Amino acid sequence: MRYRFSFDGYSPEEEAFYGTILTLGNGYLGIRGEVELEPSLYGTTIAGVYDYAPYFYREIVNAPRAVGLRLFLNGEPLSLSTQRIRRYERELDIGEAVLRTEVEVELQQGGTLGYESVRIVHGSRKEVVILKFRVKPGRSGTLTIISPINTDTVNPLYREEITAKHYRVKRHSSHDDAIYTEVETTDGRYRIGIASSLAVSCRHSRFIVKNTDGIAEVFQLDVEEGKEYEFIRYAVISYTSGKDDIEQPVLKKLRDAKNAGFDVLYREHREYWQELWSAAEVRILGDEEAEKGLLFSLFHLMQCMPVDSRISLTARGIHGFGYRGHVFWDTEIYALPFFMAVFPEKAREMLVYRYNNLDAARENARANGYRGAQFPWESADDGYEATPPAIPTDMTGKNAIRIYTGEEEHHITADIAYAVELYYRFTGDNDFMEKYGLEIIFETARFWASRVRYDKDKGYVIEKVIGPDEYHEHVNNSFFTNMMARYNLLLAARYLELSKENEAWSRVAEAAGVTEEEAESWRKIAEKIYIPRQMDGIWEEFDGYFELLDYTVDPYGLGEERLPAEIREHLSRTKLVKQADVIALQYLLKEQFDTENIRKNFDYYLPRTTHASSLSMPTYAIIASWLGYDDIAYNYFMKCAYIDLHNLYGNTKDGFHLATAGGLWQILFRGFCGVDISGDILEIRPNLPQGWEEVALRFRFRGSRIHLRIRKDRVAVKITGGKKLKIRVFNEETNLEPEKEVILEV
Ligand code: IFM
Repeated sequence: MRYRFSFDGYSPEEEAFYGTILTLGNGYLGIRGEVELEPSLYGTTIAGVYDYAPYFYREIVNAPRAVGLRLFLNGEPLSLSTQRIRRYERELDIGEAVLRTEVEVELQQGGTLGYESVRIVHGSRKEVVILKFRVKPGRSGTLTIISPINTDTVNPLYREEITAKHYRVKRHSSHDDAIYTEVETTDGRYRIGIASSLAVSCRHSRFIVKNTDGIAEVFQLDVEEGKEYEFIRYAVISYTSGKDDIEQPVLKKLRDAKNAGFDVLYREHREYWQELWSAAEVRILGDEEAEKGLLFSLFHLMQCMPVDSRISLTARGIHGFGYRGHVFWDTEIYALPFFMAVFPEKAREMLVYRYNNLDAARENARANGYRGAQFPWESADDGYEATPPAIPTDMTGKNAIRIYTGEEEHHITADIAYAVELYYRFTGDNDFMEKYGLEIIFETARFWASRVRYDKDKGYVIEKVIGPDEYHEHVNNSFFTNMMARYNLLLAARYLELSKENEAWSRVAEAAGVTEEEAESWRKIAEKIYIPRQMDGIWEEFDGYFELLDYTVDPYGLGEERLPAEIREHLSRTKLVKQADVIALQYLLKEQFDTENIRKNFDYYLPRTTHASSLSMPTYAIIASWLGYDDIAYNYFMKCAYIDLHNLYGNTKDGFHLATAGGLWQILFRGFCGVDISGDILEIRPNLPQGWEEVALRFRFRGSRIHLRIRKDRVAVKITGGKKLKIRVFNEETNLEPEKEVILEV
């Protein structure tokens, strides 16, 4: 595979940054990239395993660590923080999803100690982790290896000094060939079983140590200077929310992995990743930097691909604890389109996760005085609102920042309905619509019908909300929110209409109790929903926005740090916008606006947007590309592609920015390649950046596999699988026959 990412030089301060960008995962497990030879706070994240947490309601658990190692030569530890390091190199191979480490230190007793490892979080055996390592003693003597399951991992909280431990140890057990630890989350909802075994082929002695920090297999062997010694550590990490015994199944999986051996496991893992990359094939000829950043982002996105619908994609992935492992609108609006087009069955799982939590969303609506289903702004494993109402700012907990998003950022409910519709239009998955999608659409529309208030002058208004621009709280009639609510209401009314022609759908509508009168009321509300005024073609972001203090920023800059204190401290009084808001809406509902209107709004809002949220640039970049603002589009594409590799927001240590990764793919797909669905037809209207010779990519559309090769003035399309397909390229319609490439020129 094309890309390997190499890093050298050890620095304890930077370990947490590398921890994120060198994370390995398979959608089920996430193991951060901190080097195994040093102690670490970070253990394992298991998608879907949460625990009750003060402030955050529930947060993803930092489970025990099963990759740590300690090495000693003649009693002297290999220690990166105290010994002179001759070599420290790490390489992430994103083609094979393998992390390699090479270390050589100078021993105080004289001579050197060399270490090389290959770390794998197995692609298809979701619970298996493997660490193969080699030790090269530069001196003869006794080598001691400690291979522990560390139970001293804790969740970092809102301040570095404060951590939370989310599990208690139930038991440690030792076996002839393995050690085992079982822990239980503090709320008792989950038990996690971890088994580990180090395979040592040369003569050695082995004993077991248990203490408050965990359990370890300890090995001692005589080694000779200049020789190499190889070891393989196998670990299995599994969880249950039931009462079942997990120790025996976990030990069995460990033994199965060990019996298969490293070569077989590695081959299976490589095959798994070859398949993923073949489905997600993207090439950018003529811009290696762009391609590299894109593939790096897609790699991390694919590592988070959920294994089932118990949990969806979280804001920072299985990579870290930022946003406590919660699911936001980031998933449906930013990340899901990539999955929908490349791994549609995974996009379906993500939406089924929302469906599974429909009852919680109904309760949420009821608790807030509404009807239907109101999805939480932040969601964890049980679908209840998980946004912290406040985050303390000091150690006493007396001073806190009040967070209103959980109470007011209601647009997420319409965003989910939007994603259901997008997924359906793109995949044609009738089974999904019948079993899950329709009910989500009806229930979310019901929420909006109860959320609006009739105002005799304005019509239906939606008061006290936060739009995507979180600088402005408690606003009335957010353009984004009201437009999305209207969309949601009309969508539901349209589906009731369509149900009349579809028996299965009409059964769903009937079971949900949706009547023609109700649909008529949705249409009426939609028709009279108040949309904020326009001035000179510019949509007001919310009532009163135009009266705020005007302030503009350099569109090529990022974040709030560049603002003078008097502005930074009073953002809500200014017209500054945190992230694409009106522009995000114009992206999502682009068919409702003409190009000139989009251009006016873009020109107005761009210099007023700080991009303090990483979700902002993708939307602006897509629209910039449509409008022919090629410099901005390309600049944002590159920033998104390197957001974590270059730590652009300074918070990469908290996890990977998955919405940006999904947004990056959308810049390519929707922006530069200009792929869209118009009516029922797939449209392609590319605008490649300067210097890009060709983009080649694959995706799936309604059962067909589409291979695209796009040049500035030429598009080559081929479909495999599926039936004939009509598409429109550069305004010209053409019929594609399976297996026959069609080339269209401007
Ligand atoms: O969902 C986003 C939000 O739009 C801006 N703040 C961060 C959240 C999680 O990424």
